[in-house]
Amino acid sequence: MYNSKYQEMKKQTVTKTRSLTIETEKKLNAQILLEGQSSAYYLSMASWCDKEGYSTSAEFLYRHSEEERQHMLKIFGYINNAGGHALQPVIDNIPHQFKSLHEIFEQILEHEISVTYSINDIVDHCFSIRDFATFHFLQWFVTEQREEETLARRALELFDLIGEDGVGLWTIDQELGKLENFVQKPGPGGVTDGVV
Ligand code: OFO
Repeated sequence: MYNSKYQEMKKQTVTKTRSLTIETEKKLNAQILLEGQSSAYYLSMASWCDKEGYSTSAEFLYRHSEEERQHMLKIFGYINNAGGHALQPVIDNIPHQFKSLHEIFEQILEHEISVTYSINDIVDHCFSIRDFATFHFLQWFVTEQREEETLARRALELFDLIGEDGVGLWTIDQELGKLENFVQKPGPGGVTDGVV
């Protein structure tokens, strides 16, 4: 009796009718994987920096790894609320060794650019099929990617400006910790040019 009532309730609360298309759901799940990879990638980089004594960079990357996990969860919530099924991604092949601090920030910039392309692809898809709800949801990621690319580029510029000789690397590590504050400042015309 109880079981059949429960089954009845399940039927009422779980409806298959929805506007999110299977294709869009697949693309969003692929983005979940990418965000999960970002989180794992930055965690691995953080650990390497920690062991090498780049403590400010390590803190920055541990934080960044956590942020990427939050991005992933944002998409989990969106897919499930829209009647789809967010899939826990399988993440492997994350490198553990890096040549230098400079290489790490080069890889971050390259990775963030690829994430931007992926977001743009889903935004474009949503616009073309008139899925304006998902299109709107993704605008947060569009802005976030602009900020993250800026952050990575600013980080790389520090290597050119300060140089890596003598206490250069130590100074770069210290300055990297201030970058988030820098990119949070409003840019020309009052447009925020940084992490929110
Ligand atoms: Fe998720 O913002 Fe970068 O990758």
